[in-house]
Amino acid sequence: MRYFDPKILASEITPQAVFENRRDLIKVAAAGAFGLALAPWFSREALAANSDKLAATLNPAYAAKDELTPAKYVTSYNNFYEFGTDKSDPAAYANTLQTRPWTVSIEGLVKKPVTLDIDDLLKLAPMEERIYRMRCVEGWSMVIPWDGYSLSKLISKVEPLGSAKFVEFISLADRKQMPGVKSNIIEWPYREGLRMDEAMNPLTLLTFGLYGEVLPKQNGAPVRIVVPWKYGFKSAKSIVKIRFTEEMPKTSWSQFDAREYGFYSNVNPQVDHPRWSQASERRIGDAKGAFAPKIKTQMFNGYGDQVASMYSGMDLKKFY
Ligand SMILES: Nc1nc2c(c(=O)[nH]1)N[C@H]1C(S)=C(S)[C@@H](COP(=O)(O)O)O[C@H]1N2
Ligand SMILES: [Mo]
Repeated sequence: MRYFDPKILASEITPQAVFENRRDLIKVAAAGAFGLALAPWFSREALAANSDKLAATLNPAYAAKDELTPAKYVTSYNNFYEFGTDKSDPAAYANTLQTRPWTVSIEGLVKKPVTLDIDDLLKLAPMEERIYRMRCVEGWSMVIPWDGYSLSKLISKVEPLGSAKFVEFISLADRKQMPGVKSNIIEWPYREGLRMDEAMNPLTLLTFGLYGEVLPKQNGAPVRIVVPWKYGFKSAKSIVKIRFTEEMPKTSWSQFDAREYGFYSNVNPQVDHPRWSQASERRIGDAKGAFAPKIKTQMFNGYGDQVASMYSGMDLKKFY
């Protein structure tokens, strides 16, 4: 089956809201009115002028009604420590990342381990656009149209064994391409993990694009995970390995400080991080900037209907 038709322009398949938003963005850029008030990262180009379109169909069942975060912010205010720890570092330095050739090896407790070329992985299932709220543990959030398909579609193909209880995601760590890997802030490669039911939850998105275009490198090209009911760090970028395990995998952030970063890390306004309150958040890109009122953080980032049952009976203060 063919999922891509280069003749279909993104303009035909991208939801209207996304387009309205893009137009507004262009207007803002053209006006250039608040040049001085803008953060330095605002002025960068949003998506590369020659970036490739990804044909994706909006899935209305997964389209948050929240106002979208303009692409400029999504692509210039990032956490991607492989390229430095400043929010502006990934957009400035990720251009050295080589996204082809790229393979993802799927290994561990599965019947059919396989190493897939990224271009085959792209075609494994129809590409959907999902509008997800994303919240970083640092207290900021965005609303992003992501393009991909449910990770469960890939998982079913490799047939996990009954003993597989967790899934580990491992990012590329190449000093030649990633200047941040020379520093020892966290243990490389970046690793994250999910429990099997979390990985199989239809919300968990294997992600190849945003705003109808292939992922910008700073957002984790060519493939990343997006887990919208958990803090941003659970959504590992630029993945090269997916491993099925019996034991709960060690993650880079829990190794950094287990008290600050638990394995579950569900968005939870009632459980504060030792350094940042989780009760409220600031939407990046709000026209009011630093004066924008903070909004209340929702339990499971507002995805409770779809995920709460996975944690029934679990003490979420203990399993943070
Ligand atoms: N490999 C890798 N993945 C990563 C990170 C990282 O530093 N390295 N940062 C995480 C954090 S803390 C957040 S908030 C999100 C940010 O994703 P975005 O820049 O696309 O918004 O990516 C997550 N995935
Ligand atoms: Mo984050």
